[in-house]
Amino acid sequence: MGKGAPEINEALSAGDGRFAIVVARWNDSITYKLRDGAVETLKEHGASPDQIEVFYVPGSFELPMLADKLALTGNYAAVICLGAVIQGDTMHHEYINHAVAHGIMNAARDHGIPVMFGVLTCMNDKQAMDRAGGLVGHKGIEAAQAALEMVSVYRSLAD
Ligand code: RBF
Repeated sequence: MGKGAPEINEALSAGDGRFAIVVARWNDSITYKLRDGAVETLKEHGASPDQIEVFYVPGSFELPMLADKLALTGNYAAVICLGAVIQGDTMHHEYINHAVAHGIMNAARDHGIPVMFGVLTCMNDKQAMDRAGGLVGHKGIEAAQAALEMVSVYRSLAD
């Protein structure tokens, strides 16, 4: 078994569903890379530009708030949340990370669509860069792949 996310089926298709991507502007040098990877991945799997909508929030703490609103509309097959929480001198990261993880899960459960956790929870900038298309992969791409996989599974249940 490999490290990180498993390979996904290359045939996985975006279908005709719409995807919302919510991007936290805090640490935007990282999160915009996550966004670009996610958008590219959805397109590679057949999503047209009008099937992809990108929204912005101030920081990661606000990701679940908007994800919940978007999921509530019923307009999206999945919502992908992207952020980068980087540890500082205080404990803010712990509060933000836990709140975001719970909030994202609640939005998914409350509205019955996949809401993806594409949030880096890093100790420093280098760790975040490494995970935004650097040495340790690309969490934006992985979040989009996970969304595609989940949409496909949900679709199979509806058939
Ligand atoms: N938001 C992030 O997305 N990443 C961070 O690393 C981050 N660090 C923060 C550090 C402190 C001390 C505070 C108060 C906020 C931070 N935020 C961060 C912003 C947070 O997610 C949210 O946007 C604001 O707290 C406003 O609700």
